[in-house]
Amino acid sequence: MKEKMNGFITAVHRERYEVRANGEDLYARLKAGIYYTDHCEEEFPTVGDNVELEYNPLGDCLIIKTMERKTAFSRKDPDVGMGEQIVAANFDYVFILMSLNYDFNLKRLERYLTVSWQSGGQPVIVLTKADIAEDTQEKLELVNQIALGVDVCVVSAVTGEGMEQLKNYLVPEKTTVFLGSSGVGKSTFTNYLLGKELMETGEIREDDSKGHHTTTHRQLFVMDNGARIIDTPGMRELGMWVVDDGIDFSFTDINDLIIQCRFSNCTHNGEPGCAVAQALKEGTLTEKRWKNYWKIQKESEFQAAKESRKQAVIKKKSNKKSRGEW
Ligand SMILES: Nc1nc2c(ncn2[C@@H]2O[C@H](COP(=O)(O)OP(=O)(O)OP(=O)(O)O)[C@@H](O)[C@H]2O)c(=O)[nH]1
Ligand SMILES: [Mg+2]
Ligand SMILES: [Zn+2]
Repeated sequence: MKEKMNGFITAVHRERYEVRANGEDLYARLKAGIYYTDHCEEEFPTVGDNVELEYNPLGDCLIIKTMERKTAFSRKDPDVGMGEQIVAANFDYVFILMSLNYDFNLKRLERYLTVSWQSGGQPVIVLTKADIAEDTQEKLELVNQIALGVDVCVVSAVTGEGMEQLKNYLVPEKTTVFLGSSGVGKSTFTNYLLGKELMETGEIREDDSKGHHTTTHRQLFVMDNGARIIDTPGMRELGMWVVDDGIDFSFTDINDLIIQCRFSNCTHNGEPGCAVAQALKEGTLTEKRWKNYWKIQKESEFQAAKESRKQAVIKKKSNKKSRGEW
């Protein structure tokens, strides 16, 4: 007797999916007649996706439908020529982990923020390793300057400092995805929240602070209270996708200036009377931040143009491609 049920994807292997359904962990495959066809309309599921299952107690569990995503985090597919790869879906919050130690880098943080806003999820900045950090207060101020309207938490998985503040997000039915460079402590944090050593963690070389890319796949866990968390591998390079929407949020101060600018066709390139030029002169906007804005803006325009050309050609193909590990 075949039975239909709903579940969500907790891990993706080459052809096997780990699914949680009715509080149980199952393995499932994609139903061939639905996903592996020339006219397949279904998106290949990814971690966090809600799916419909056909459950046969005597045989396999088959995925027959990928539900519509409310949020998604994508990156360029590492296989040349392929389009977008969805790396996580349906999360509510994006915890951007950055170590207060060597990893601290505001430019990178701005990129993570941009990508987070673009995903549709709500970013929260989590500054890790407070127990071994110096200049925490100074760094916190720098972060607050670029993270307008974003909650910033300082935590330590060693002392437990700051964990209380994050409980507002880690609530039943809500999903949080962890992003951040290798070695910032995503898996340590995951284990701390689960109260179990479920993810392997790696020592980092203290001389150059490089992590070893300990985690190699994405994994969704359900905490005892029902909150869902997704641990991810460190992203060696953050492939920028179309980020137009994202930029409006992480650079709200600059967008305000651009709106204020009294010349509608201003290039904000030093024209007298330009609101941006004025802010730069007064020092309310730093030269560095303005350059960053442009760099990201240019990069995203470039990516968008490149991708839209590519997408037009491979749209069909990329939708059908089986997803590998990330
Ligand atoms: N002192 C201190 N060390 C920490 C803390 N959190 C993590 N670490 C250490 O940082 C190192 C890297 O931690 P991981 O949790 O493996 O880092 P990760 O972000 O999962 O790294 P990848 O899986 O490679 O992406 C380990 O040696 C941890 O023990 C912390 O709050 N304080
Ligand atoms: Mg890890
Ligand atoms: Zn202007």
